[in-house]
Amino acid sequence: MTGKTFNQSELDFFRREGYLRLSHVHSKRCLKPLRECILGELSRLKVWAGGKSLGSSLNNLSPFQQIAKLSSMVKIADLDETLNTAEIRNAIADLTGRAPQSSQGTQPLLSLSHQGPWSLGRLNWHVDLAAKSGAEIPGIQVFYLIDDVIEHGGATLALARSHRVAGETAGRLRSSLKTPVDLEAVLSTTDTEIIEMSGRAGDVFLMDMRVLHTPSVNSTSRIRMMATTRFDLRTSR
Ligand SMILES: O=C(O)CCC(=O)C(=O)O
Repeated sequence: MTGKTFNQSELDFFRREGYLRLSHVHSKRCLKPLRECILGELSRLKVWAGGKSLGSSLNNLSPFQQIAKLSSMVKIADLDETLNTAEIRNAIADLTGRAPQSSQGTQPLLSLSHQGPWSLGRLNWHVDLAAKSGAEIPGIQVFYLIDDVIEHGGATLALARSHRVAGETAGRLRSSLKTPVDLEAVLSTTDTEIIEMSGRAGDVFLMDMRVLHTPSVNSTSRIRMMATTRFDLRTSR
């Protein structure tokens, strides 16, 4: 992907939808040491070994508390160097016309298996950076798949096109997401759509930081292994 130039339909897609999926960005060879390191850490922390939960106290936390706790406990050597490559930064410059100056580092996004039945209720929809719709893209958040993540396997969910919903409608959308009684109807009246960032190890999602997104429930038997980098572009030219 070095020096990749997106074609017009990819650029239009990103502007319109607020995200773009890139396939096979990182090779299996470079991701393997990250996966081994994560498994080594989970075993050291007595959370997971041999494909099984070790019944740690993490299991008593809610799915999203587990993600936060695991992300802070698990130390992964070379996470940022391996994932946040020049190719990723070139892709961001290509999409936005602005070269990212710096990031806040790369953070693991790990979920335990069997977190319960998959559901769109009680999620934590948010944006990580306050900015108006219609303004310049304030930042890009990159989500990396370190391992395959299947449907309902705890991938991040993004609300495509939510960066273009403004004013009172945006307020209504946020409250409907908190109590998703008739979510389909709300999504269709706001012309938004839920995207699950599932896929193959090595895939990457680039997301406009005005897009609403949330952790989701991992209802599968695999550990969800993803990571993220946030690039604030407000000072980039
Ligand atoms: O754990 C996740 O998939 C969601 C991550 C997230 O919401 C964030 O990084 O802002």
